Amino acid sequence: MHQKQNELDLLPENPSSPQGFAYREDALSASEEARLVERIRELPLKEFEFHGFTARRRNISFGWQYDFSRSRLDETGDIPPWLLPLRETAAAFAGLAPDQLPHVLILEYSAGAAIGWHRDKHVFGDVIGISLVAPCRFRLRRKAGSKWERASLTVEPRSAYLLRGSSRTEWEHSIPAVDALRYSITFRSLSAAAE
Ligand SMILES: O=C(O)CCC(=O)C(=O)O
Repeated sequence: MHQKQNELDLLPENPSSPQGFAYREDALSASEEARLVERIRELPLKEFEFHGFTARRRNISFGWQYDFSRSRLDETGDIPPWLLPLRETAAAFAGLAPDQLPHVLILEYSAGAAIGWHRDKHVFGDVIGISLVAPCRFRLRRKAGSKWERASLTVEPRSAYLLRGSSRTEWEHSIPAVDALRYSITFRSLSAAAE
């Protein structure tokens, strides 16, 4: 695995790249992806609810779960054994030990589902996102005076990205409506704020 490390494909008008962002294609094999998808399809995914609003995404968390209605992190069920090899891959990509990633969020985007501009909650540290089944556009933006600096790339199935440093703390990210069903598996470390 880990054969290819791609540069961030910046939009032409943006000369700077989000510091701390990394991207790797082929972070896992097609057979690993197929096994993960089989497992995900057996999970009791729930519609994502945010302050009473239901998005067109379904999700499940393991290890820790962020409760948006109470703005707090709660312990939840253990990370299942079948996700542990992927956690090792994610940790190796980010230069971390696997147990530094005690939280995982699985998201299902049906065709047409998106995720709006946001930064992940400050209780989390590094973010490693693995994409399955279909590609999506992954966009980043940061306020620069009265304008936005922007960057984006196509995140391929079986790839991994890392948000760390200012790409994590200063830049927001979003995914526009996907064309086809996509899953993401996001591992996060906890920040000092959570400990
Ligand atoms: O699906 C993804 O890769 C992004 C997920 C995301 O931005 C989030 O869970 O906050």
